[in-house]
Amino acid sequence: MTWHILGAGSLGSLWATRLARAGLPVRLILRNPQRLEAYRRAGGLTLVEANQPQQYAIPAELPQADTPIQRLLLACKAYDAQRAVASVAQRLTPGAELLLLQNGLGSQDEVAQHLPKQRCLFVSSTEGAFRPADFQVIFAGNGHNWLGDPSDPRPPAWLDELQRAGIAHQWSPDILARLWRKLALNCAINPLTVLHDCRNGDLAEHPAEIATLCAELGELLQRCGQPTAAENLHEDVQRVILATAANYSSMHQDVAQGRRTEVTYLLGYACAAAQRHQLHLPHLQHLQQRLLRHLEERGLALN
Ligand code: NAD
Ligand code: KPL
Repeated sequence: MTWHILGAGSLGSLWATRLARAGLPVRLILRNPQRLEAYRRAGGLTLVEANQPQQYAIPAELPQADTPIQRLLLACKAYDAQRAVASVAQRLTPGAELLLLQNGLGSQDEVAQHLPKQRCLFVSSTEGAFRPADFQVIFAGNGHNWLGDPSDPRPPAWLDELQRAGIAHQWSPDILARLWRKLALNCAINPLTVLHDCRNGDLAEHPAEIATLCAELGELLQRCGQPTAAENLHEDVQRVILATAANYSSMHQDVAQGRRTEVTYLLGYACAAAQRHQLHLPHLQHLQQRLLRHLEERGLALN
């Protein structure tokens, strides 16, 4: 069965090239005729792994092509997810499977609620990739992908295709716990790196601020029915700060490069959940206010 890939950015290209390299059928869906023409001129997608570039001439098409889609990897930013899926919605067969590869929470439900006849799998990824140029991707860091379906714990039959493609993965019967945990880590680390304009490791100089945020995030996870995601959160945040000390967080990179952030699906989602549960989390809410002011001052539009 063909892997359709919508969102030929960093992660979409990383998946597309590895699947194609394994001999699996892949088709890219590009946004408009200009992108399609630029892709044809480039001659394919280039994956750079261990400094070795390799180009793959993966076929590409427009969203309005008329072939049906049975399997779709959606690999765009959370704020683009719903609009991107809408552009191919009429091509999705009943029972089609979508892999939603977005950071944070909220966008997956926005997509899934419009697709009652399809199966939406949620993916949480710790792989690292970036684009030095259009249609080129550098595999920056080995990581892992967890896949799961909050409404059906049975794994799909095609996971072995990921194995064949060398895409490190695991089926997760509790994918929401994983996404919540990653969201909590991102909420404790990313906004502070933006506000202090620092690398992850420099947050070790703000232990009290981190501890308070972790305590509030733990309370939120408990209240949202995610006790597993709350376990040892503070220790894990400290571990990630040390393990990624030299890195700039993804949100810091977005802000530094003047790109829109996924804040609505990270800290925004956490604060909205707290409000829904009438949970008063003053430090988290104050963090959100400071971050939103900071983004506004830099003209980085909110969603
Ligand atoms: P990206 O910006 O590199 O790629 C997204 C692509 O989607 C872009 O090429 C964009 O043009 C395309 N797109 C958006 N709307 C579209 C539409 N309507 N039609 C067609 N194409 C459309 O993003 P990314 O870095 O690959 O990130 C994808 C998700 O994965 C994000 O939620 C991100 O937080 C998460 N993530 C990324 C990494 C990483 O290392 N890059 C790691 C872990 C998680
Ligand atoms: O996922 C991250 C990010 O930068 O988005 C880490 C490294 C965990 C920091 O929150």
